Amino acid sequence: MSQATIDADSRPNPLGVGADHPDYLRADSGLRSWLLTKDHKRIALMFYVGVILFLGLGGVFALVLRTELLTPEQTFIDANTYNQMFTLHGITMVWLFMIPAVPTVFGNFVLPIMLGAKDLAFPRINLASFYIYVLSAIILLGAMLAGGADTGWTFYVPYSTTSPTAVTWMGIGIFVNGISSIMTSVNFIVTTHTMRAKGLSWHRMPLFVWATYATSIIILFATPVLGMSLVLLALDHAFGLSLFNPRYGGDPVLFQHLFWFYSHPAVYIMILPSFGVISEVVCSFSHNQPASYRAIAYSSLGIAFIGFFTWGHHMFVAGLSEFDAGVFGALSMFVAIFSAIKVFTWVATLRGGSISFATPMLYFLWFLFLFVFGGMTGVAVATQSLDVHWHDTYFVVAHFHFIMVGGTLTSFLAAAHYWFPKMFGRLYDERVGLLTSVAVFIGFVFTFLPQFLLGNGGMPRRYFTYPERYQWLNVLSTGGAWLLGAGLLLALGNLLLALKWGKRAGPNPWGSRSFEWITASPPSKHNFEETPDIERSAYDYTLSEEVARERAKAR
Ligand code: HEM
Ligand SMILES: [Cu+2]
Repeated sequence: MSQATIDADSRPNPLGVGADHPDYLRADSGLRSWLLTKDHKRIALMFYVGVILFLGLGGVFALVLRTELLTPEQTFIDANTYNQMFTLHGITMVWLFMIPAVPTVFGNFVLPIMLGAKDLAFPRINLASFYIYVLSAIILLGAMLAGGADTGWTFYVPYSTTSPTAVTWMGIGIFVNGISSIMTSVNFIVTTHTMRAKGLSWHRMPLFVWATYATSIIILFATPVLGMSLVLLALDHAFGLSLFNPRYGGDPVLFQHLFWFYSHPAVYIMILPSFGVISEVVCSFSHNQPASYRAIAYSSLGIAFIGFFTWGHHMFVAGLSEFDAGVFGALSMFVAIFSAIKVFTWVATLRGGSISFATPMLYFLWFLFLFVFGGMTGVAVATQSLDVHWHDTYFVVAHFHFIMVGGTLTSFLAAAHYWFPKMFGRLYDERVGLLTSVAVFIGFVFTFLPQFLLGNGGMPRRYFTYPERYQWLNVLSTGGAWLLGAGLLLALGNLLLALKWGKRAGPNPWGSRSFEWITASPPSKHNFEETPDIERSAYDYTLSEEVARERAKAR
């Protein structure tokens, strides 16, 4: 295939650019060709296997917790095991699944293709990032076997400096994990700056690239702070350095500042890539340009920036002055404003579009509902007078699960279905996809909606027994968790079956205008034979005659 010009009216090769070459899955064979690959697409798939395994492991920990909470009194695990389980659940989900999931899998796979590039700027660093992720996983799993941790994922001092568990190794594992994140984000930033195809100006880029870019900036500035804090904590724990232990003159509140200076931005590390997925899904399935491209693109940068100035909202009861608490509360509201800009823009994008309904679109609807619900409760807990009552109760647990599971996990699933035909060249079963999506949603709502009521009713988080009056809500929550787990397994099964038995997908089964749909499905090893010229935006639906005709018919 010679020079590909991607303009409004090009009708590329019906099989997609590069279809006459073997695809990336078949281009080389043998285990070595995978383990030493520098192809961003293969590295993405290796990350895919990793993050799914850890989603499963984190899920098992969660089900142990929920099953223990089925009844008010202790049943099958003791208090110490319970403390271990919620800590390991949090650590696994946050660092081994949620943070890497969307960027390392879908960012790695589609970002270079979206930019018309053959690979990321630093393919070797990309591969190294994968192995460092694996190393961090090995250290964390080793630490789990060698004593685990019972401090909660937040590692609050002074307890964590004296806990008899493997806190030092957990800290080291998360430190190493951060190196992998930073390497991937540097790669994304440099690739976005330097490897865009000819004609692909910043304002023509797909919105997923903007979101990934903004996330990479947060990772670059926030992750070193976490790394440093955990090294200091490890030194405290291993050698009694006493930086944070007040008994020897250390400052425990300092640790909270350091931890949340990273961990608040980290929540945007988890959600921003998902915003990118959602923007792609909304535009592709409503066959419409975003109601405001710039609003979506710039609000990602806005969130990335303002997210660095809100960490104090986690510390309203840690002795902040009222003035500080007010300022942190007010700054937190800006995040909600930027998020609302996105939500309104996505909804407005549906208007006038020609909407087709497929599994990713259904996940978008769940996302919309759950993220707005979670975001609004975020505004509520960022209000000091309310948070004093809700802090450390199930209300907070429900808030962040609404956003992290309801937002990030649903968009991870949307992405898994949306880009499935591109990644593997096959279609999944749409009916099963829709059904499992409904199961995931219902399971989710049953799991976490009751937790708002529990928290508001005074049930504290991180306890393994509770007074009887909380039981019926806990039963709902545990039942929901099992359904959610089943829904996820079925969704995974549907995709796995489609790998072998799915119908063959053309280059662009959804009728999207974004650039990754121009190459063959699956793409050839180098994505494009030559760097393409891009002469339109990624959402140029207005000029597509087909869509115009279809819409005229619909009206
Ligand atoms: C609309 C924007 C948001 C606001 C204003 C907000 C506000 C807050 C506040 C004030 C807390 C602390 C509550 C407490 O501990 O008493 C909190 C906790 C939390 N939020 Fe949010 N949030 C927002 C969005 C998000 C997002 C997007 C995520 C994740 C993707 C998230 C994840 C978390 C987590 C993990 C915690 C709990 C940390 C812990 O104590 O274990 N939040 N949020
Ligand atoms: Cu926060």
